[in-house]
Amino acid sequence: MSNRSLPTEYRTGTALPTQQLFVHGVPADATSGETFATLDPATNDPICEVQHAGEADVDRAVASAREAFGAWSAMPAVERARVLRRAVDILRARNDELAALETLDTGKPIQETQAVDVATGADVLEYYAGLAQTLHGDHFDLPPDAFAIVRREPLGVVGAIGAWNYPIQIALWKSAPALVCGNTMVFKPAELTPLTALKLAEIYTEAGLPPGVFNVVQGDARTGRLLTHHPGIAKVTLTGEAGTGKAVMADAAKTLKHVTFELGGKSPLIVFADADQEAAVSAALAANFYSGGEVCTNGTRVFVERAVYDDFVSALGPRVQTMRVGDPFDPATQVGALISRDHLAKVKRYVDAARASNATHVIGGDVPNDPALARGNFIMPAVFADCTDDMAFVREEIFGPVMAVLPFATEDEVLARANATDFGLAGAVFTRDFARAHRVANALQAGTVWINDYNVTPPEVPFGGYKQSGLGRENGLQTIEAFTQLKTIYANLGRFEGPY
Ligand code: TXE
Repeated sequence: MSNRSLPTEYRTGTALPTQQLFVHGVPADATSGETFATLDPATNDPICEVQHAGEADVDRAVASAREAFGAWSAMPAVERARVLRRAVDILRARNDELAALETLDTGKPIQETQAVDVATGADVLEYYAGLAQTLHGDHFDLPPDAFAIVRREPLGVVGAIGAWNYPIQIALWKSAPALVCGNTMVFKPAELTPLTALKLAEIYTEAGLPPGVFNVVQGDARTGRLLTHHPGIAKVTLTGEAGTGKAVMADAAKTLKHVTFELGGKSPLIVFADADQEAAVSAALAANFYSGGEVCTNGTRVFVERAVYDDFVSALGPRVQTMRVGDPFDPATQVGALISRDHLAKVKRYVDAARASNATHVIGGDVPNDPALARGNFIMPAVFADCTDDMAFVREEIFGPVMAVLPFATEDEVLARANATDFGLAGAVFTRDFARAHRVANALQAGTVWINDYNVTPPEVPFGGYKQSGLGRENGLQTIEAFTQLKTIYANLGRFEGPY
């Protein structure tokens, strides 16, 4: 991909120096002596080496966070908020630079990362900075001679573990509520996308965050497990696959840590005959192919009422045909590269299984024949119709650009089928019938349901999964509960009278 429109600083495969950890306010060398490469998914060229954090490195990062906790949690909330607001301003000023680095590391189109990835992270940070001075406890008068107060206190050091599809957004969605409540953090990005978390650490420091409040350690599951086992960590928050959530929960249980999990999904997008069909088709495309399908909330089971099913399916092919697959740095590209060769192989296996099934192959699923893309992890967006609920690619999370379309006859039938899954992250209903929209939204077993929309996640509302799609929530006021603990103080104004 010689004529890539790469930003100048990334033009050669070794443009960046070996990336360090970030401990106590500065870049810090790992002592493990081990490094790993992060690759450009569009070419599989190494971007740079990254130092892998071992046990001593994680201990140092946790010690730094513990040391910083006292002063940070004692700081007036308004002063914490001022630091976080300055970070918001810097993030927005550096949006395009950060977006370029995110595109380089993830393979996602620059038209997406410039518009969504940094902005949705900065918006959440701004939201929680705004809440800082509203954090409070309670007071109870207990006549005749007592009262109680309930203090809301931070947990301590939070271990946060990120996934590779929205690296800087995930780092911000986890650090914003944690820090605003007075906690400190050790963050481990996914090993496939280590770069932008280090930029966030720099930005927090430039904004005035004291050393040790936000630390970054790098590495794979081994480093993640060092966090989930660490006695100095009070809480673990993970974004990742459901299986990883179960493993982390087991490890965190050994020291009874608080946990929050944002996990996988296989969400239903339900289209009724009375819906605006063109809008529903557009939503199905966005809900399956944005970020190359690497979005946990995606509506990958598209249920369409029989009366409009044939027309709906017929409309998909021509729309997918026009989608631009290519160099993630080309502003016209709509579908970039998948994160890794292994992930591309996994998605291909699902496409092959779909082709071998009784489903109707509508379009896509092949590797593009453009020689300029041959070295990258590219695949054409795929649509399969006439699917049935028992097909593996209909039941399992693919996390790639593969849409399954299924006909249905009645509301009761589609609700039973939509809910027949261990996942419960999200879903959508497209209809003009107000009562039916709310009946379906109420009946869907999922943490988020969109009515005539998809994948909109404002900072004000909680986000998270039912069933095996997660535990707890991110964003919204409720998430304050996940990063604080309550202390009841009972005051006796009289004299203690014992029973003995
Ligand atoms: O997850 P993995 P990935 C989900 C998405 C998909 C997955 C893709 O649905 O299932 O994330 O991201 C670390 N102990 N979401 O492949 O493999 C690992 O190093 C401790 C849902 O990265 O589970 C990485 O940093 N850590 C989400 C992280 O866990 C461990 C939105 C995730 O790795 C570990 C985005 C272990 N035993 C993606 N094993 C949502 N619901 O919001 C792995 N890790």
